[in-house]
Formats: sequence, structure tokens, C-alpha cells
Amino acid sequence: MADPTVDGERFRRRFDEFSDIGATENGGVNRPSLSDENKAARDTVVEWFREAGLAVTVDEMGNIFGRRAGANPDADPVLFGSHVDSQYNGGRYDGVVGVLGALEAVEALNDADVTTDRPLEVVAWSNEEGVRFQPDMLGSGVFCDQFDLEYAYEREDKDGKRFGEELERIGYKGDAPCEPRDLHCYFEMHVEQGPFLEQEGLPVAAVEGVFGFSWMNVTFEGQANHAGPTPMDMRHDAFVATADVTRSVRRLTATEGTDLVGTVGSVDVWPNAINVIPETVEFTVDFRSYDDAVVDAAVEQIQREIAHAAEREGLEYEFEEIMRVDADPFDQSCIDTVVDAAETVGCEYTRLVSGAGHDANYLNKIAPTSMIFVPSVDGISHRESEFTEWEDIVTGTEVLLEAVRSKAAE
Ligand code: HGY
Ligand code: MN
Ligand code: MN
Repeated sequence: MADPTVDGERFRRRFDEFSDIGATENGGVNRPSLSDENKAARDTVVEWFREAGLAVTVDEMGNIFGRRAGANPDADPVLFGSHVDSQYNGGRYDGVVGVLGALEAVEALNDADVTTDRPLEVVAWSNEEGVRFQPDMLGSGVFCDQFDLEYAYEREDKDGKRFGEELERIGYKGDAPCEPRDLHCYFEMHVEQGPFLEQEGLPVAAVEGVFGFSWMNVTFEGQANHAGPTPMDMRHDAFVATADVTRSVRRLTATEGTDLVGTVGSVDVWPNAINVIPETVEFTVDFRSYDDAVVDAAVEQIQREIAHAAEREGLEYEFEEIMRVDADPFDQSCIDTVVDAAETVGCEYTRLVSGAGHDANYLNKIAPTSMIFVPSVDGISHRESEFTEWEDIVTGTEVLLEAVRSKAAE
């Protein structure tokens, strides 16, 4: 029996075909969660999973599983995958490399006619990005008991469309229960989305954990008025307060000795007119650190800054923390398995912690978990120009295949 080998050309043909779904003219993709483009991507995943002989199941959150029988049908499966929803005008690699890489690993086993002891399951999680429906990692979050199904179904996008209705509309509100079940372990291959692997000139990282993070929604309510005759001391300008808070976010991240990162990424101004003082501004704050106490302190501090900014400008405000996920180290034996797999493959590697959130954050709460990173050129992600060298993706897939085989033999 031949040793299973990754077929980089087959994988690349698939990846290029997949990149055409929801392609943007600047080389990215626009496949936000539960959009028609996301449905087309899902349909392709289901078709390719079936072609690879996998038994496909869709659960209540639209998570797509493809199961490959093992010699020991009752053994807890090895689960591996990622997500295929994208940012608005995002990159082609984020998430997709992990789903199609997992499929390629299965195809390599099929070609070599290898039956693993444990069953294998490949997965494409719903709503990982959290840009259309917050919070992110919603599909894996319900699967790992971090959110209940009703809460998820009620999440609304900016047009007031509900997650549950949109899931039904695209035909992916499955019957399988979306709840924790026994898994032997979980692996996720993903682009690093940062600069370190490229700076080190390395093709692979064993991921030792993921930053914890908080997502917050803030609304300032001031008073629209004429930009001309309204004296400055009579103004209640919601955008000036927003700018103050944004500066505070940046100042907090400059605090000595922490790895805190902070972003004000989404800002909606009303009425958003050149000659009208902004009345309402709704914006988001995203804080992350590998130390939960640092995120807690930042969330506390920014709430004080929001209250002060509102008071200075004479505004009302609303504050909601829409999501909080704790930093967690991954399972040491899964990390070691990734390291051993890299050594078996014969590639250089390092160890990293992820600043980006992943479905693995939540899987790590119900099963031993680790991740495999491959480099992001110029550290770019969440941008159409996101790029990873194909040979690095092939190397990462070879490491994934080895790690999965090793755990499936336990
Ligand atoms: O926000 C994140 O880190 C991920 O892209 N959902
Ligand atoms: Mn991702
Ligand atoms: Mn992402």
C-alpha cells in the first residue's frame, strides 16, 4: 500500500475553481455568511465531499460535516476543517485553505486506499467571520455549547434579516442536532493572517493557543443640527465622541508590557451629511490579548472613556458587549502531534499563538485541539490581496495529513 501523498495540482485546481465563487474584480472574494455566494460555496463543498466518498450531514446551524468510515466505527472521530464564509471583499485563503486542505488530505488517503482506525470527519463551519451576523464563530459556538440555537437564529444583519431565516432561505437549516458530541480531537489548518512566518522564512507553525477577545457595540445619540449657524458650545456631536473613544482605544493598546490590540472597525454615522452635525453614531470596538486580564481591564477602561466622552458632548449612549471569548492554550498532545508531523514531513516549523479568532477557539473547549498555520505574504488578511504561496499550502496540508493519521491511529 502506497503512502498517502498530497496532490498539490489537484488541490490547486479545486482552490482556483472555488476562488471563482463570489470572486471580486481585485482578486478577492465576497461570500458573506448565508449570502447567495455563500450558498454556492456550500453547494460546492457538499458536492466535493460526496465525490470524495464522504457521508455528508448538515446540522441545525448549517455546519457541513463529511464523514469517512474508520476500521473502528464506534471510535470517537478525528475532526478537522475550517470555514468558507468570507469577509465583505475579503481574501481567497481565509478559512478555505482549511476546508479544501482537509478534503485533499482525505483524497490522499483515498488514493492510497488507507483506512484509518478512527473515523475521520471534515467540517465547514457556519458564520465564522461574524461580519454580517455577529458574533463570529457562531456555527462552532452553538456546536460547542457557547451559544444556544435560538440566540443564533435571532441574530440580525444590518438589513434586519435574521440568521435562522437566511439559513432556511439558502437551504442549509439541517436536521442534525448542533450540539457537543464525543470527538477524539480537532485540527484546523489556516493562513496565519500575520507577518511572523514570512519574517522567519518558515512554511508552518504549530499553534499553541488563540488570543481571547471582546467585541463591543456602542451607540452615541447626540443632536443633528445645521453645520453652519449652530455655535460650537451648543453642539452635541456624536462623531466627536466617537473620535475621542477611538483615540482612547489606540492609547490603551500603547500600555506598557501588554500584547493588547484594539480596533474600531465598523462605524455608521447618521444622517451622514456634509452639512449636518452627526446625531447618531453606532460603532464597534474589538480588543484582543493572550491574557484575559488584559482584555478585561481594557473593556472596563473603555467603558469609562465612553461615559466621559458622552458627558463631555452631552450625549446619551448605549454599550453592549456582544461577544467575549477567553484566551485558551491548545491541547499539548495535539500541539506535539503537529510538531511531530512537521518533523515527519521534514519541514522547518515554529510555534505561534493566534491573534485571529478561529472555530478552534470553541472546539478547544470540548475536545483536544490545535492548529497548523501557513504563511500570509506581507502578513495580509481580511483584504482582497491576501496571498499564500502554493508550496506552503501543500506543505501545511502534508503536515495536516500526518497529524490526522497519527491521531486517528490512537
Ligand atoms: O475576528 C476574527 O479573528 C475572525 O476572523 N473571525
Ligand atoms: Mn478564518
Ligand atoms: Mn477571518
